This record gives sequence, C-alpha cells and structure tokens, in this order.
Amino acid sequence: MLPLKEKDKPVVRKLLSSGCCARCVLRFCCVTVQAAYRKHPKDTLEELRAFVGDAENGEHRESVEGNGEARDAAVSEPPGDPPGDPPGDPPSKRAKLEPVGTGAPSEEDNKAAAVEPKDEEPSVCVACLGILQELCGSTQAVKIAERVKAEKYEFDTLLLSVSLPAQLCVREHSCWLHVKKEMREKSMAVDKDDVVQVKEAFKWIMQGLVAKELGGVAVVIRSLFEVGVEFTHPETDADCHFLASTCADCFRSNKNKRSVFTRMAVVKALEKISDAVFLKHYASPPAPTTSSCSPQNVQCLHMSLFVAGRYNKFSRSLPQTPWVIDGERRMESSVEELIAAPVLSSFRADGFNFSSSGREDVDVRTLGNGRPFAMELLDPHRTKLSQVEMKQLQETINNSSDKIRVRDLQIVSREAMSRMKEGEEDKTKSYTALVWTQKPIRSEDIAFIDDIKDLTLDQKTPLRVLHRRALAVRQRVVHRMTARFLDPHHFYLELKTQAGTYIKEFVHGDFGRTKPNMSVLLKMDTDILELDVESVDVDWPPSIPE
Ligand SMILES: *[C@@H]1O[C@H](CO)[C@@H](O)[C@H](O)[C@H]1NC(C)=O
Ligand SMILES: *[C@@H]1O[C@H](CO)[C@@H](O)[C@H](O)[C@H]1NC(C)=O
Ligand SMILES: *[C@@H]1O[C@H](CO)[C@@H](O)[C@H](O)[C@H]1NC(C)=O
Ligand SMILES: CC(=O)N[C@H]1CO[C@H](CO)[C@@H](O)[C@@H]1O
Ligand SMILES: [Zn+2]
Repeated sequence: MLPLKEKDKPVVRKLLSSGCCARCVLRFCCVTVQAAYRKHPKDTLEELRAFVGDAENGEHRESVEGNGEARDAAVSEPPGDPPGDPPGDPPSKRAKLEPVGTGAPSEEDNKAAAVEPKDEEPSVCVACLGILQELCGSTQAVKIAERVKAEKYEFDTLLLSVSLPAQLCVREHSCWLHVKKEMREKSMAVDKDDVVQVKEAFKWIMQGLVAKELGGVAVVIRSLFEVGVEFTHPETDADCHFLASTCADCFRSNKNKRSVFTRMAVVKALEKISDAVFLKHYASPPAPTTSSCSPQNVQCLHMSLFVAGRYNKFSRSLPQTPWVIDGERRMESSVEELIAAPVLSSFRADGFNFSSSGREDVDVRTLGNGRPFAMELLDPHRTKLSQVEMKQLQETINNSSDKIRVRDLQIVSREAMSRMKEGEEDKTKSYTALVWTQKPIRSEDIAFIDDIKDLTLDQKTPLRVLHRRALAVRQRVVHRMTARFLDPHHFYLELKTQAGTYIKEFVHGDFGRTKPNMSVLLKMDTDILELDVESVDVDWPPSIPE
C-alpha cells in the first residue's frame, strides 16, 4: 500500500493528468517512505490510479472537459478523515476503490491511460525529465558499478552524488505552483521544503542497487570516495533563460563556468520571483518534452590522501621543486619529483601537492635525519599500504636516485599535516658552512667564535630573495657556533640557529644587510663556499624504527 492519505487524492490526480511520473507524484505528496520509491514505477502508477479510484467516471470526464472543476467536486464530497476517526476512509469510498484496485487493474488502467495519453509510460515525466523513470534502475546501477570497478578504486564506503540540469528547478517550481493552487483551494498547508527532491528520491532508489552491484559496499552520506552521476537535458536548457530578466543580479557572468545558469543561481532567482511573475513567463504545469535527460560520464573521485616523511638531499645541483625560469626548465629534476614519481604510482594518484618544513637552496645539501615533508595525493585509487609495502615504496624511492633518500615514510591525516607548519619559526636548525677567510685564521678566532652564544642578527630581506619576499628587517638568533679549522683560509662553521635565519648572508654580510656578520666578527673579509643543513628540529612526522 502506498502511504497516501485521502487529502492527497486531488494532488495525485492533478499531477497524473499533468504528465508527472508515478515517483514524482509521490514526491509532491511528500512521501518519505523510501521503499515506496523503490517499487517498480509501473506498479506504483497502477496503485496511484487505483487510489484515485474513479478512473472510469471522474478521470474520464475531467480529461474530456479539460478542466479540474468537475473532478474536484467528485473528490471533495467525502471529507478528509477527522482525527481519531475509526479505521480510515468512509465505507462508501472504500467500496468504490476496491473493485479497481483488486479486480483487473491493468485493464482498467489501460483504459484510463488511453483516455489520458499524458500519463502513459514511457512518456517523459514533465517534472523529472526521465530521471526517476528509465534513468533510475538496475541497468543504471550496473553501469555505475562497472565504471567504479574499471577504475580499480580501493574504498570502504561510497557516496553517490547527483548533478541535475538547472532547469529541473524551474520545472519543479512550476509543478509546485500547480499543486499549491489545488491545495490552497482545499486550504491545505504544505511547505515546498516538504516536497521530496528528485535528487533525494534518485538516491533512495539507486544507493541500494549500486551497493549490491559492488558486492555490498556501504553507500553513505559521508565518504572519502564519491561517485558522481550527472544528467543534462539540452532540449530544455532555455527553460531557465526568462529568469535572467527577473533577477539580473542572480546571473553574474563567471569566466570559469560554461553557463551563468548554474543550479545555485537558478534556485536563488526562483526564491525571489513572485508566483504571478513566474506564471506569466512559464507554463504550469510544465510543457511536455520529447526526450529524457542524457546521463553523462560517471565521475569517480577519492578524497586526497596525505603521505609524510623526511628527506635527505645529497646533491648541490638539485632544486627542491622544479626550477623554471621564463618558461624554461633549468635543472632536469627536483626533490619533489624524485619522491613523487614512485609515490604516485604506488597510490595510483592523479597528482600531488608537495610541502615541507622550510626549504634549502639548490646548492645546499640536507643531511642528518633530513627535512620533514608532506604530500597531498590527489584522487588516489589505492589508499591502503601495509607497513611492509610502505617500506618497499621507500626503498624504491631510495633506489631510484643517489641524490636523495627518504625515511619515516607514512600515511598521515590532513590535520596532522598542519603540525609540520605550526610553530615552524620557533624551531631550531643546525647547519655546517664551509667558510673562506681573507686573512689566515688564528686560534683566537676559533675560540672567539666558539664563545658566542645567542647572538641576535638583524637581517634585511636578502637581495637574492627580494623578488619573492617583502622587504623587511627580521631578527633571528644564532644560538651556538663551533668553528673547525680546515686550513689557514678555510674553516667549517657549525651553527645552531632559529629557523628562518639566512646563513649565507650571515657569513658574507650581504653588503651590510645582515648585521652583525662573520666579516665584522672576525674583522676580515669572509665568504661562504658550501652549506649543509644538518638537522631540522621538527618532531614530525613520528620516526619509524627500522
Ligand atoms: C595545493 O595546496 C595549496 C595550499 O594548500 C592549495 O591552495 C592548492 O589548491 C593545492 N593544489 C591542488 C592541486 O590541490
Ligand atoms: C633496492 O636495491 C637493493 C640493492 O640493490 C635491492 O636489494 C632491493 O631489492 C631494492 N628494492 C626495491 C624495492 O627496489
Ligand atoms: C657586516 O656588518 C657590518 C655591521 O655589523 C657592516 O658594517 C658591514 O658592511 C657588513 N659587512 C658586509 C660584507 O656586508
Ligand atoms: C629504509 C630504506 O629504504 N633505506 C634505504 C634507502 O636507500 C639507501 C640507498 O639506496 C639504502 O641503503 C637504504 O637501506
Ligand atoms: Zn518524474
């Protein structure tokens, strides 16, 4: 039995004669029993016809006269159930219903349909343009499932999303006004928000079918994996256009969109338009169409996955990210590309976004435990790697090049990733610089350097980064320094500094832009020949024991 009440009868009758499909009739009767939508629409249609009962006389007469008056009179004679009235409909009504419902329904219905060609399946529903008709069923579920299987995604749950042509909102509004008129006459209060949306009904029907095709996976409302079904209906694209004249503000041109008539804009315009103006521009009920919607390609998308680790860079001619000047590539590879290639292929992801805790210059090595990095993997088809597989992936990266090495490779959450960036400035970093001196180095110079603690530098933005960083004076602290004599004109300077200190500039002075500098400390010209990052003291991601 359909969960309909006596008061729904005029609405059902009105919608059926307007060319609405059985499921759309349920929607406008605000039926929220999902099982009702899952029945075969042909059966539902039969039940609806049986429900409105007087198919033989009422329906017939109405269609001939082409006017709701006579029919309305026929239906309104038995008043709606008074609250608390024992069981259901008045007996007279029931008697009238039974023969049609239980007798030879299909024959009866065919007769009614012959008189009323508009509600004969499979004519295209004026409200859903076929979406809740032949575009919604096991054939479609099989197609969707095949697409998902073909892409070999790994997922636990699935979210089914539906994108409908914007003009469907216009048609929905038109049907709603048609129904509302009927209800107002009957003084029934119904809210447009109670009408079940096409999208909702589509999901109620399809979710279970798709789940079954995919071997019982849970189809839920929140999932990392989304399968998008899109419908278009070029034949009625122009249905929205009159709204541009009633609400110009709603349709601002947008370079990125194919059309200004987006669903959002149309909904906004419909909220503003008065019923009278709408009815002046658009038929209610909507005009029939010859074709159903066209289903577009099924789109699958898995939410990003995040992978983190630490990298070493052993080369003085490898940039961290691709180095492109004036559209021309300067170095053949980069740290991120060397790491990303094996990671993308393991997770079968479509792209990535690389970030790290600071970065080193092309000619700077990163030694020690390495620099924390994290990668966002876009649309990963694989999402679960065992510890052993992660270890293998790390080995593949390590084996692929002797310029870099990766450790602590692991899957992390999006939230955890922000830990890498937070408080970055307060962290410390250790470096080793190879310093050249103009005059021979004396042992007092070494002792003097070793004694310096917590030296505050004023660093004007270095000349070499001025093109990408704002001009400012930043204070940075050099916590400790140790000098290791190499030969009379060279020594290794080991430093522990606040993150963000420009080491090269501290050594050579940057034309007086870093004060004090090694040159003023040693009272002679100094320059930096090599620089290594020895450690980045960020305790993320957690280290993984070998
Ligand atoms: C990469 O990350 C940045 C910053 O989080 C973000 O703005 C950008 O959209 C991302 N790129 C992609 C392709 O996701
Ligand atoms: C990495 O190289 C080592 C030594 O050549 C080899 O034994 C190992 O199988 C390689 N691992 C991977 C995952 O390629
Ligand atoms: C080093 O710093 C001093 C001030 O402390 C400045 O006068 C001098 O020009 C700087 N030297 C170089 C080479 O930039
Ligand atoms: C953990 C890991 O995979 N370590 C390897 C990284 O790469 C170097 C050189 O290729 C190997 O020696 C490590 O065992
Ligand atoms: Zn419909």
